[in-house]
Amino acid sequence: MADQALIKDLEAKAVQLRCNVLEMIGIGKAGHWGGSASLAEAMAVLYFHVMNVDAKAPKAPDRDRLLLSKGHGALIQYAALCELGYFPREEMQRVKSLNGLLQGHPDLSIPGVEAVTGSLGQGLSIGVGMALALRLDKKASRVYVVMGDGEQSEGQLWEAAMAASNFKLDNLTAFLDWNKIQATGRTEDVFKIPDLDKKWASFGWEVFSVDGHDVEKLLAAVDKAKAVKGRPTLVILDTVKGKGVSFAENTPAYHNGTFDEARFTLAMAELEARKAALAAQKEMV
Ligand SMILES: Cc1ncc(C[n+]2csc(CCOP(=O)(O)OP(=O)(O)O)c2C)c(N)n1
Repeated sequence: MADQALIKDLEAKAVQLRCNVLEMIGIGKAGHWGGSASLAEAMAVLYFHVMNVDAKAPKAPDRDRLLLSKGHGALIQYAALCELGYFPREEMQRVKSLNGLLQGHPDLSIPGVEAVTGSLGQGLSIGVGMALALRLDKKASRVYVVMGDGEQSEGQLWEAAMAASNFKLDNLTAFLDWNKIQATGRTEDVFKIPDLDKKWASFGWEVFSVDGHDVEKLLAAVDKAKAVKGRPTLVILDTVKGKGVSFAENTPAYHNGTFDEARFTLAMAELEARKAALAAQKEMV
């Protein structure tokens, strides 16, 4: 069983990442809250515990790589990279502004970003290439690719899925943020893809599902994925779009929504209350 203090720390990090995302969206500006918030725990676990990354050496050859294939969720990646010290906190204030470092989708000019993403469906192909190259170079580094459920309708993903199993890429773990909502509505209504788990398994992947907001289970899932030999692993994250802000949860309008002043204040208050509750719980550990 994972250390309870570690779990509490990672839960608190996830809330801090959500606060950072909300800060970047700000008041009266559109921003991808929904698909960023659904990934907060997974990002906290990967960036703050699992991955071998160092903000002081962003290009270290032995680093692990994380590619956000659902690039519109960039704010959650920026939130994590900022906490890790890849760039100064002031950059968060200039997000999506002309000449700012942090634009609407991940870009290679941003320290810590491994691939340009945002055109959905491409991240896994890039990850397959990286995983192959790392294996050729005899590196122990791992590649993590994060996809969306709406993104599953992109054909290129399935070419990459076949290639990954053909090449037995056990240094590659993909995550599917199964938050069940895409840009304009429920994924099931927009583009139904039944039995995603069976589809991925039939493409030669090890597949398992996990509550994407349960840090302890996420830690175990990543360990399980690392132990799989001879094929890539897909971890389906069962998540809530917009998680952490009650009125934005499961609400397509917050895919790329706007917070007016009252809603911004309410959202930040909910996140701060959660932070305080977690700090109190940590005292008890
Ligand atoms: C190739 C391509 N087509 C369309 C879009 C526009 N688009 C941006 S986000 C989005 C929905 C993505 O849904 P999902 O993968 O479920 O992401 P999440 O709900 O987790 O944010 C779409 C269609 C895009 N970025 N790329």
